[in-house]
Amino acid sequence: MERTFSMIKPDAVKAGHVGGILAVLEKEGFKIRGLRMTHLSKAQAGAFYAVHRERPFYASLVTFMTEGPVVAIVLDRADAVKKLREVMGATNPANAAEGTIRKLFAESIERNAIHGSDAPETAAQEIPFFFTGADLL
Ligand code: 3AN
Repeated sequence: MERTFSMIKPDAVKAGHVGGILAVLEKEGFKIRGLRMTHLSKAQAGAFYAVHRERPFYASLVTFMTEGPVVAIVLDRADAVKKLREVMGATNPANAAEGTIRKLFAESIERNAIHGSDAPETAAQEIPFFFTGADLL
């Protein structure tokens, strides 16, 4: 069993896709171990995406990620990190495969519905950003 971190972004929460996205994740065999809705501050979103701070889209990304609530999710599954990236689909929904979450629910390369950790080490850093031990199974 491997653990990863996911987040339903403000575009998908606003559009009413929380249930649809959770249903895809459960159908793909992920076990939900932590679930929390929160509204990120600019400081929190900026820190979460600090790895992108030199990228031209950073300021816009921080604004987008703070425009409404997000849903933070901790997921367990065999090969969870790689499998979640597959189920999410390509960063740009125009390139996302049929049946992927981004193909089904994303609006654009920035407003792309879902985040997923890119490595187990990243997940281990991202989970404590949203959850303390008592909130997790
Ligand atoms: P992924 O979410 O597929 O891991 P990253 O880590 O390259 O992609 O990008 C993080 C987030 O930054 C994306 N989910 C998206 O919201 C935003 N983003 C990435 N590339 C662009 C871009 N070229 N223009 C605008 N926003 C982008």
